[in-house]
Amino acid sequence: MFSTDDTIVAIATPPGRAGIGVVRVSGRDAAAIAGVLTGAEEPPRPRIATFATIATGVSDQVVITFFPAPHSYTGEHVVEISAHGSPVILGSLVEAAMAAGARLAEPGEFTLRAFLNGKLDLIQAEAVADLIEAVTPLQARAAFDQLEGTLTTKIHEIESALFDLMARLEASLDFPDEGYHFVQRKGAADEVDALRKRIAELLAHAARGRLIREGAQIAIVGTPNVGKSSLFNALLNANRAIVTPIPGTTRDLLTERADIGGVSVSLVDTAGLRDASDVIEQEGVARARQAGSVADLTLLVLDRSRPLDPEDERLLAARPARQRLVVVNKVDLPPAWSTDVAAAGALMVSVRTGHGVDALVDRMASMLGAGESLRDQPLVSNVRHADLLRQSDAALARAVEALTRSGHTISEEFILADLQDAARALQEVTGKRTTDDLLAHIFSRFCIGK
Ligand SMILES: Nc1nc2c(ncn2[C@@H]2O[C@H](COP(=O)(O)OP(=O)(O)O)[C@@H](O)[C@H]2O)c(=O)[nH]1
Ligand SMILES: [Mg+2]
Repeated sequence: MFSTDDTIVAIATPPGRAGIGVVRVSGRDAAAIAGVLTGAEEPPRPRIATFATIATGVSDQVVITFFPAPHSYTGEHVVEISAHGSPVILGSLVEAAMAAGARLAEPGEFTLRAFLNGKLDLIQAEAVADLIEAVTPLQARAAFDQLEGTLTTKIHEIESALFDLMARLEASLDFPDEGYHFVQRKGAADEVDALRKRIAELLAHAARGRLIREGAQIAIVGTPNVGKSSLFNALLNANRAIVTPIPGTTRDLLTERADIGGVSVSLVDTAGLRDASDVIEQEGVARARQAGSVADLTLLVLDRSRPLDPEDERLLAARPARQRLVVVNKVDLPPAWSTDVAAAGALMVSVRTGHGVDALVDRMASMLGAGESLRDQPLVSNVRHADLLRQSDAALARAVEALTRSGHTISEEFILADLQDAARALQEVTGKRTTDDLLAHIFSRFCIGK
């Protein structure tokens, strides 16, 4: 079990030099430790930024803010010391706090304490990590939504409707001879169905949520010399891949991060797919096929200025694992084939002139679900949440099945057991029910000071 008896300290700002740096102290002795550091007799005044001079270790002029429990991030007494952002000063402050009785915080321990003290639920604690790690504004917005509790609220609503139904079912069990039933089977089945519908609405956009949270992988594939590396560079706005008229120039996978409509994308340029003769190129081709098979979106590039060869035809005919977009390149040159041949929805571009590239980016963004607004439904973006919602739904489905079975009726006890399973899964999402292992796993993602 995690202990919250002691007082913890850590640098809360990133490593390196900066205008200011913040050391955070949380726990019972936070104010007393601040007193030792500054030599002040009086405890710091609550929630008022107070100028002070550090009296132990390396001297500095600092601003101290004291947040008494429970009105703080962790729910405990918290002192934040804003010093000049020098690693020497911040390190010395941490050592002085430790000499005064604090312990160095573990990764994520401030947020863990906030969770254990009921300041945040598990969804919100995970959102803190997502928010810190966000690299696009869309990711940050999705994380902030969860931090605000939009998903939490929806799950609580479902959970409380479920508990209400369970209470009535239990009453029917406890008072079987009262001459009436608290719930009719048909009515109960309808209620459970309605709950399933609410879960389905949450899960409807889970795939998109996952792409936003975790980022997407986009692979650029095609035969040699169609312009894959040129397109890769154009999408990155950088000259990252080597482009030459010599087929087989790209032999390994090149991966770079890009922002496509707010989705953090890892863009992969691959070797041209063909029967390669030398081993290096063969390995490149194998890696290219592999990248194409796991990508969330595959861009299949064709060259319109030369006739399609059998390998192009084969790639066109292949069923991609996930989404695919056909990009017909080099439309600045005279066409060698009619573009009707390409799949419907193919986009015409010339990477050389830039024609069609913006439209391509827009199409990619909408295929990744980046365009739509985030506001109508909270987004389930975390795989852990989606899995538990699916488990909850499966238990509800069993309950409906039992409630509506004709012939011999299934006892309320079994139905209740299914509903309890469903409730348990919901409680695991928010962390009402949790294990130390799960908490350790979730909070180990954080860095120290968070
Ligand atoms: N005319 C024309 N040439 C292009 C276009 N895109 C790429 N190329 C040329 O096609 C050749 C192969 O390009 P590259 O990006 O290396 O193709 P890859 O082998 O598929 O990666 C290079 O000489 C490029 O300059 C385009 O839109 N129009
Ligand atoms: Mg290339």
